[in-house]
Amino acid sequence: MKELSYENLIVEIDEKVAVVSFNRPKALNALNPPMLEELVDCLQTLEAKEDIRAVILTGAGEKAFVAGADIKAMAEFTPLDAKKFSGYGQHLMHFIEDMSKPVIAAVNGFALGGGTEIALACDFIYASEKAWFGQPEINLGVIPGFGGTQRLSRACGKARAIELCLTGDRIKAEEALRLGLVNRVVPHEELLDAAKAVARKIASKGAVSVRAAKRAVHAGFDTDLRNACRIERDAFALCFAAKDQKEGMAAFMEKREPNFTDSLE
Ligand code: DAK
Repeated sequence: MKELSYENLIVEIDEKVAVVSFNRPKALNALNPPMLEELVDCLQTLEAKEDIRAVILTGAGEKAFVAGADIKAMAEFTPLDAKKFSGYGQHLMHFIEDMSKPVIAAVNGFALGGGTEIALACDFIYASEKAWFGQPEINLGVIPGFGGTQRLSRACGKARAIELCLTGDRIKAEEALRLGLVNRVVPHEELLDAAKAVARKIASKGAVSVRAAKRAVHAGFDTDLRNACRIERDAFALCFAAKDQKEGMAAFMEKREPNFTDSLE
């Protein structure tokens, strides 16, 4: 398996959980093309590692998760550069949703523009009290380009999303919690521990059922209810192909904790 060493990312693996930190703190972790390419490569590598059961994305330094796409790099883009950047970005967002393991955003500061979009593409968001969210692209004469207009309205409703995209206003963590963008707000210094705790809890479940639940929610979300329930039915059935279903139900009947092995045999 290849080395997880990057110029713009720090990857730390501990107890089946990978913490990936955006690492351009002097530029508030602004997302430039090399960082984006590294992130795609990193997540593809982590997806292939069976011993990694959850991924946390966060920002290095004290101030930012990701303060958006790198405006200085974008200012020089040719249309072809923009197309390539957009292609990578959109691939990344879909890839996060398609990953078999949960990806949790631990938002430790500014998550603006592409930063909010990456956080929204994760399975859920924990935020520190110092986090800020927003889609300020309108102030640059553009609009969100990594799915922000779509995921934001699905997360907090159409009218709120339109207001945020058209004003470019930033909102604090508490407001993001109220709008339903964020699952939990915690004191700044407790953020990573809180994200690791929930990641480890998920990592202790059966991998087949974790994957099935994640897939059913994502695949069903943009589908009508009847077809979404068919997706759920197939995902539910698949769980019965795994040893963990036998183990989970036996453990309940034997009044003990389950010992999931993740085996398909
Ligand atoms: N890009 C490049 N550099 C940035 C940056 C950014 N997004 N954000 C901050 N920096 C840099 C600053 O330039 C500064 O660098 P130096 O000048 O010291 O060299 C350093 O980080 C520290 O920033 P500040 O001095 O400004 O720090 P403050 O605490 O005063 O302010 C701030 C923090 C986050 C409020 C402020 O930096 C800010 O407003 N930053 C810009 C936020 C923003 O507008 N973000 C949205 C970017 S647009 C696409 C798909 C997606 C996108 C585009 C295309 N396609 C499909 C093609 C996404 C677009 C975006 O995300």
